Amino acid sequence: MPIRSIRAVVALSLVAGLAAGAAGAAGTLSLAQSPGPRASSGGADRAALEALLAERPVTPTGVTRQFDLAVRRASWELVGGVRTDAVTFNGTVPGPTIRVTEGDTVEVTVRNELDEPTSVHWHGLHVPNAQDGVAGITQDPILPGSTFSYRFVAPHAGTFMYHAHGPRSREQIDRGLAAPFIIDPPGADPIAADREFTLTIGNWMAGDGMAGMDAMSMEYSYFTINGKAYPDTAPIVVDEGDLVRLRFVNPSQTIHPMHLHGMDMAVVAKDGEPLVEPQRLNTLDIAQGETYDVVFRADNPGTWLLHCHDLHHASNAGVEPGGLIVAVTVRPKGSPGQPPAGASAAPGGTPPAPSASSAPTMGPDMTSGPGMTSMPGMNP
Ligand SMILES: [Cu+2]
Repeated sequence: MPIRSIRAVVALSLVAGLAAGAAGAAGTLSLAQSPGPRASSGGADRAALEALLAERPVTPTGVTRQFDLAVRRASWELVGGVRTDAVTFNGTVPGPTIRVTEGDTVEVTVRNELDEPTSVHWHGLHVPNAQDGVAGITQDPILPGSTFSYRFVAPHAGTFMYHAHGPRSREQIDRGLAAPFIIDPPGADPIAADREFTLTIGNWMAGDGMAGMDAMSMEYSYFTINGKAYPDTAPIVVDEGDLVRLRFVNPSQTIHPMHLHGMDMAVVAKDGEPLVEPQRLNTLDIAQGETYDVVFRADNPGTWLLHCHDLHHASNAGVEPGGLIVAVTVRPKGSPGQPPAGASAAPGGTPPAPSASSAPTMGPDMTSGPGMTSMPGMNP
């Protein structure tokens, strides 16, 4: 499919049918004819669009999940020896992953420990208007020293995020005030990946002479995945044969074409929404505010790179290599810790794959039990 970005498919699947004389677009983007996950057929007449956009019924689980977030400043080490002033949820960058099941009631109490206002937006979630977290529009700003409690039902499974949306949101997000929000499906996850990692991207103005600079007035100098720049990014280590799911979350203010060496990826969801036709590719543009779920088959042993192909973003203060680079190690069959070859084919001999909710996730996580539970790093 001659596209660089799945975004184009999603956008044009609507546009192609809506715009009269859009034969050119439709002709060059064959996948633009793909129906949405709830549409019964291709095309974009009114009925198909309404089916595409219809809200799926969500069955309440009866479970209430409570989380406490403190918004506060912290010193954060981006890469060995380089520290910067961060604005954090609970002292970490990114903030803790909130992970619930579709239909759970979510209660989040946010305490503002900054000396400036803030608010928290649940990016991509269909919540009641008063819970959308836009200071000055849907609520009053959360003032310094005060708290605000959000409450909503987790509306649809997928990979989402939460981030600041107050009058200082641009700087607050650039300094780390964002985090993944993952909603698992009520039943078994159809992707059934063997391993799973969440990668949240950040851009930073940091280093000599950068303090206090307007983030939009010059280029960013450091780039992080889960709060760390290469070589301090946590490596991804999997076993040959694993189906590996990556959840990309981009609250940063720039586009990142993420490129995997040695193996192709299949894009299975954008902004939490499953794609009817997963797209196989090796480079995926991830724009501001987007999330993508991809899987790859770890069928090529060795240590490979997953990195941003805007190579300025693969440097630390201009020095390569750095920034958005993650080492991906595929351990060959038969290596220590691997079952002997053939064992996986024995009936009953294969340990069950971890469910999505129990699979390792990079970065701090709040996935189990009420309140905050830090999940240890990846690859236990
Ligand atoms: Cu980039």
